[in-house]
Amino acid sequence: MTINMLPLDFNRLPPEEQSARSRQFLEQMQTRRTVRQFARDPVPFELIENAVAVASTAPSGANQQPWSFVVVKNAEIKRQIREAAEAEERENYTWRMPQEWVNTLAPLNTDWHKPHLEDAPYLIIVFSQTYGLNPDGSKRKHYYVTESVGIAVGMLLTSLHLAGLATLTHTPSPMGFLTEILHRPENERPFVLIPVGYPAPEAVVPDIKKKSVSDVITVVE
Ligand code: IYR
Repeated sequence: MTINMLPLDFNRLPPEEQSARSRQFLEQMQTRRTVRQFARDPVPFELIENAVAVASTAPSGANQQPWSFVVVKNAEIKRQIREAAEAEERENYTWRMPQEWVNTLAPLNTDWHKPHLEDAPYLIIVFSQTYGLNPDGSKRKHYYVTESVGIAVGMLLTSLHLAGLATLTHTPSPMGFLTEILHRPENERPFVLIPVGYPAPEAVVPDIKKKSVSDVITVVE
């Protein structure tokens, strides 16, 4: 199959506008925090839909777009997800996680209680498609699935933050219960579970810092 090539639609910006936009975006992103206490207030669905649309613009291996976004608003399904996640996390915190992991997590003050899974008005569960299905039912190999879905999730979190919403990047472990509760097909694996909403008025966040640019960048000239 050959694909038609089109001229690129690309608008070069004046340098001052480039720096202004880049600085403004940096300042906005520096205010993003992972939130673990959510208000029960509703969120306009349009914000969720737009964020999924943003994530869908992500680059992906061979443009295979190996992702699905399941948006849960239903209170009973959220309850089932909370119950299953807490059962797994209780095992994790009581014996499954090695001491080194427990020690690393200690400053974050997390435990097996996950009330945010019911408080947040939406849960977005991102699934990665380990392979694709052709119209005749045969399997199609997918490439760079983890990289592609990881990039899409980054864009999803960014979009939700810029829309004035709070998120938690949550990976209950193991996550197989999400496949069952949400009746997902054989080719999908749970990738991440993202509660979305407004922070609870009493929400607190750990006093932790990001590395500075000089700590993470190496310039090769
Ligand atoms: N999945 C557990 C533990 C946990 C692990 C990491 I790495 C974190 O950054 C935070 C939590 C939980 O959700 O509590």
